[in-house]
Amino acid sequence: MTKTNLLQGKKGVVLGVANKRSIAWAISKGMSDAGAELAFTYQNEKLKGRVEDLVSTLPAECPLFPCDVTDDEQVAALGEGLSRNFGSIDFLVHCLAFANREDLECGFSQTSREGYLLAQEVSSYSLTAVSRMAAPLMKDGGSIQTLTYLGSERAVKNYNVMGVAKAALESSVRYLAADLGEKGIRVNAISAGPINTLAARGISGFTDILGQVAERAPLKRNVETEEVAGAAVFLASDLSSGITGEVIYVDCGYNIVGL
Ligand code: 1JT
Repeated sequence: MTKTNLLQGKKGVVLGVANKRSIAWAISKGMSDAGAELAFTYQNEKLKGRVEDLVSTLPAECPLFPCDVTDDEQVAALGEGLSRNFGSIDFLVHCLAFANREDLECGFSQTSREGYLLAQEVSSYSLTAVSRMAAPLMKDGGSIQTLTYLGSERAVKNYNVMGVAKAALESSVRYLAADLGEKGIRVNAISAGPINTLAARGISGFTDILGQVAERAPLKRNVETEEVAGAAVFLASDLSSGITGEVIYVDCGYNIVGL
């Protein structure tokens, strides 16, 4: 991405880098190119090495913290780590979601209680948990952002339990924005078009979905992770100082089309 100084002097944390194709990684590179100082989290020791390897390719040293968002103690420890390393932060990027594969493939009415609650906990509640941790660190206000998908508002084949979790996530964005606005903290979501990442791989019919979207979207193609990163840099920067509680589509226009 083009180097800018849009985020010069800003510090932030990215949750959800899994590998080099991750949207979270494209966002991290975009933030770094824009001059931000970054910290990262990894879910567990097994995933630490991959995040370390990627982060070592960035020009600056970046602190890494373990953070399984289903564990309140780890979320609190992340807050302490960020406070120790950075003193204060300016942005937080939440790129986390999980659902059991079987819940993405069965009919929605077959969703188990356990699978439903798991998807909600990891993909939706975690935004509230990390926002509560981050708010006191955002001493000059800040920007919190998350990733969502159109399946939150349309019944998209196979998206199922994730669609319901993303609906709760988008609603959480609005309630968090309303709650944290008086502290100068903005909360927004980017609704990305489908992209061939690890999260999407193995989902039956995903290649078909990419083709159909490219055919119907106004821009006649799929969106790239770098384009999602562009919107993320904008949302972390002062250029978006008047935007909060919003869902911004970065989907080549697919969501606006009727037939
Ligand atoms: C998860 C997965 C969250 C895949 C995800 C996701 N958010 C977007 N995708 C990609 C996707 C998936 C489907 C889709 C469109 C995009 C995998 C499990 C972890 C959570 O259907 C049109 C099914």
